[in-house]
Amino acid sequence: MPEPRKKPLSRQLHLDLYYYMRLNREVEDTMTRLFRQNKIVGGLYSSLGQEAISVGTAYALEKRDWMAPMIRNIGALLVKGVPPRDIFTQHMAKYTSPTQGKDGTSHFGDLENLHIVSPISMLGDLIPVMAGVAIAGRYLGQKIVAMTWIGDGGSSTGVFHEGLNFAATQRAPFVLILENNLWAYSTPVRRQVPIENLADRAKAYGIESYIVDGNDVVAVYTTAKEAVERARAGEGPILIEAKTFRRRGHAQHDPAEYVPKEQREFWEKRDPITLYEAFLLKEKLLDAKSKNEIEDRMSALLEKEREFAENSPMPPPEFVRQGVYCTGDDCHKIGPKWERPIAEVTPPKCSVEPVWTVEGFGRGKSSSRGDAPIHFGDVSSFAEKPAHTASAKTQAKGLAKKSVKPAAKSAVRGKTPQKARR
Ligand SMILES: Cc1ncc(C[n+]2csc(CCOP(=O)(O)OP(=O)(O)O)c2C)c(N)n1
Ligand SMILES: [Mg+2]
Repeated sequence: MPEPRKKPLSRQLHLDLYYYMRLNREVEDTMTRLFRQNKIVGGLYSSLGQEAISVGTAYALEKRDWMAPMIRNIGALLVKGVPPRDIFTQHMAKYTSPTQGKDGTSHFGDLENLHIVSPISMLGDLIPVMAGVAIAGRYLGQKIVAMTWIGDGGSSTGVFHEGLNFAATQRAPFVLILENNLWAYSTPVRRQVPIENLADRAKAYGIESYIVDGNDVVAVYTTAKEAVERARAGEGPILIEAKTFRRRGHAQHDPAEYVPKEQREFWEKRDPITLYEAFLLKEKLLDAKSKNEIEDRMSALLEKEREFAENSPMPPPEFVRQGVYCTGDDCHKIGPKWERPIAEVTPPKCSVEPVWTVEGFGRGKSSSRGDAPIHFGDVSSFAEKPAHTASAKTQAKGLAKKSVKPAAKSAVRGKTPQKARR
């Protein structure tokens, strides 16, 4: 696994990371109080102790990039620019919320401005969705990166593997953050996965991965930044495993008594905000005055936003029938964009070659012994080696006739994208 490059970070960046982690925690603390006052509709999930992951990874994205947060990624929403009032009103099912009270928790997005795809409850399903977003961005020539998050439990779903494999074969500019917080509801990670590092799952798809201390925001940010840059440069998807711990139960209803006391104590000493604050003070990046200023700014903002949410109305009863089914133009403004000419979205203009070979693949008894094509239309590999069978020859001929241009081009240049990458 490559070591992330170390680049000096500015003081402002350090303070921003601090501000967003603090804001993340305060927003969730405010919602815990609202929950206890019975003002939250539905479940309430906590990212206590995992703030460095949401904040550090989302901070590595640019404005044009896309994200799909999960339930423990409120910090990512804040970094991307969602105001706390949207998070409060949404959890309170208010008419002023992004879904106007039709959905709860963090089930909302913003496709128009902030480029946020709404979470869906089915764990893992956002992976192929975001791989698709990444590919669509490439098709449109936008140079965007798409990011989503998944838990240790979610990384055992079938769609995690389907999605990552799809992203890998398409070399999508996609970064997947795997938050290994050691628990999936009441199941410890060691009882559901027989490997130590979940980052190893990347090997199955031939993609790069990193392992990072999820309680160290600087490490998370620098790793995510490097991954985002590499994905943007066309190196394909990257998986980051962030090791951490779920400090609360699965949701508010779960006291998590199944968690061993020693494990909890170990991680409580590693609180990401406490650790980072100590680092900032030691490095003289933060002092008592700027800390007070940050706290005052945060309290004023949250007071205003919470009041707005509490004073907002619930949706009117007749609204229940509206917006359930798409009614065409008055429902959504986003439509497909097919306007780019084909030459622009195929090699050599697009950043990815659709055809390559895998060394050794297909070798063995009764095979043709050379590298086998892994994509239909890979005439280059037929052309480079003696065709042992008539069918291979005929196939190669037939494909060449059908003008499979991209493959024919890589045959002329005599190198495949995989070889070029090495
Ligand atoms: C496909 C699917 N299976 C089961 C569930 C029910 N479920 C919701 S959260 C959860 C535990 C998830 O654990 P993990 O992925 O580790 O995330 P964490 O809660 O630790 O952040 C389960 C089983 C679901 N939402 N989707
Ligand atoms: Mg988990």
